[in-house]
Amino acid sequence: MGDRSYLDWPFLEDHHRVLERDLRAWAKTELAELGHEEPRDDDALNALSLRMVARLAEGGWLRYCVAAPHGGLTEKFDVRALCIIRETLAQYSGLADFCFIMQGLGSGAISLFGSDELKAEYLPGVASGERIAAFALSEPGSGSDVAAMATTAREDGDAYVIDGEKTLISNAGIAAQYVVFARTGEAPGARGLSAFVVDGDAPGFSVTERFQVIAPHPLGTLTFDGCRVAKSRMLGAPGDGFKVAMASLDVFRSTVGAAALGFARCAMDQAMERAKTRISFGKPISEFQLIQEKIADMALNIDASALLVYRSAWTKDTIGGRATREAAMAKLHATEAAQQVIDQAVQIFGGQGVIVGNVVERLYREIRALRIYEGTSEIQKLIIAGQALTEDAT
Ligand code: COS
Repeated sequence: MGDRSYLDWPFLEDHHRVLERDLRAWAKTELAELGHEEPRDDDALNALSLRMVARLAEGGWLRYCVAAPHGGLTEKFDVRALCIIRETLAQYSGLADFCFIMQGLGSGAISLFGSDELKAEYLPGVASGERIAAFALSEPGSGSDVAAMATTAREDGDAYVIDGEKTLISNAGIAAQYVVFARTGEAPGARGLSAFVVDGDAPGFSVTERFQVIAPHPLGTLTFDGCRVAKSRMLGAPGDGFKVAMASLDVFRSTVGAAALGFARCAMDQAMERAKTRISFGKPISEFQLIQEKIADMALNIDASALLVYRSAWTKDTIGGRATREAAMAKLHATEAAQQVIDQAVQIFGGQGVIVGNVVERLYREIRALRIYEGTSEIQKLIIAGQALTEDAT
């Protein structure tokens, strides 16, 4: 196993170190059999995802995904714990990491903005793995530009009626509940959106498309056709939807960086083993300076990512506020750097690295989506630049 000195950094507390140790021991045994299956068939993938969520629940890890006292361990999200868990799970199974964090992202807006009734109704089942959660923000015509969303929610008596389409939604089809964003029209653009909790069996709601992706996980399109949702299912106030979405992403974006870090560490471990044992020109390739240059770049990228990820999580946990800039930096750097680290690992493996079934080949596919979801690298740059320019003007 590679460098673990980051665990001694002052960003973390002792309970985080205990969490990492316990989770690693658990993952070694409990994910050994489920961890690397990659079914291409939708039903098999759904079934595997449900088994994975159940296993994570048995381990007690999903309790980090929701607020106390509704099944969670802490009243506020422990972002460092979420990062430790993603970083560790990602080293054993991309699907485990995905299933874990979707319970958090899919219900995070309820923990952050839900009424006590909504929290009591929806969160315990997420923590116990009985209810799968999903986050429905993106649309065919609105990905990065959230404020351009076209799905509408029209007030009608004691309910809102939702019409429109959400796409590229993780857990589509297996989720029991969806946090859905729609235009309620209090104002143009970002100020006219609201957030709702919609049940997976609500009349007028259906999953109309499924996608196959390079690293398989459940993903699809949702259609809302006159879908009535009681007003009591709104998260926050009418018009708060953009804020609800961004505040959720402020918590979960740095965890995307943490998952990338886990993938990168796994690739580094694989590459070290390969470099030390592969003989070329009469000696292990680790003795060649061109390989050593790659190793140095990989190690540096991993440490820089870890510093940004845990700085961001620490800022959110201890200083509070949005920490949007820190999260953007962590996600941007860790995901881009992990892509490079994994690419270098494939290069060190040579032809073996592109054979299906090789760990680095799987990682090469796993990492790609992280540079896109929860805000592309380009959006993170806009956020970082925007904040720098604002600060400069004050
Ligand atoms: N928390 C709370 N409020 C926030 C916020 C945050 N993190 N970020 C912005 N806001 C508020 C702003 O303060 C502003 O409020 P006022 O109108 O009252 O001033 C409002 O929201 C609009 O903000 P802004 O003008 O910055 O919004 P933009 O439309 O320019 O969009 C980006 C900002 C591009 C950063 C945003 O749309 C984004 O993050 N897009 C990526 C979305 C994404 O991650 N999609 C993936 C789906 S999840 S897999």
